[in-house]
Amino acid sequence: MVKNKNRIISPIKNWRLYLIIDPELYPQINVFEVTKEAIAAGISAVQLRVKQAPSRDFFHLASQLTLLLQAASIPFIINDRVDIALACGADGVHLGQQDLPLEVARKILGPNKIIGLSVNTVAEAWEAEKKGADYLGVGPIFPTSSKKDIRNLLGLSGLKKIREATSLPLMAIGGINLDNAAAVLQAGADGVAVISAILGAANLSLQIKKFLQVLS
Ligand code: TZP
Ligand code: MG
Repeated sequence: MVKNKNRIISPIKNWRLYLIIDPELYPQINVFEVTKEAIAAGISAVQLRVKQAPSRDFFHLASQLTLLLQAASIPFIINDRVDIALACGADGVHLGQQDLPLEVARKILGPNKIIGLSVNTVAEAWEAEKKGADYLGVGPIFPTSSKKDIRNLLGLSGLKKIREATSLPLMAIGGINLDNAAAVLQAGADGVAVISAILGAANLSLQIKKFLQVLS
């Protein structure tokens, strides 16, 4: 499925490794260098997550990353903010359960943008599918220090239950690293979404390549 008419990007089911760049959690990184390295190393999709910065800063950063990622045909998703996703020309938005309702986001973004939704229960997965989500972020699977308001840890068994409940593409998230990534795919995820195990790595490019190897 190619959602954005103007671009050819990989189907969401093929997003094996989805990097979430959070410059507030990792202030030491250079977001542009990280994005370029991730593209060169073969990342499947990128999300920009900015929780505190002024909207204008988020918008400028998102616009610059859109250019880099569009040129590489890598899907680019904005966390939480439908307005920023639309304004910068990203491929879509990733919403949490407390963000704008999916049907409202869809009305604003139209049918050709990707909308992902975070889910933690089978009921939320059903609801998301009914309302037209394009993929689900399923988590947290394992403990993580990258998110404050953490919900019930799903583990691999919780992920399996959500896999059985929906045919939507599932991106597992939360504490995913090189040691558990293969098991997460085995449990039914289509791909893994990662912050710390990539942004915290000494050699980002090597780390992405290692992930892609264990996910292949
Ligand atoms: N949503 C559920 S867990 C999580 C988010 C954003 C944090 C994932 O970060 P990490 O560092 O890969 O565990
Ligand atoms: Mg959110």
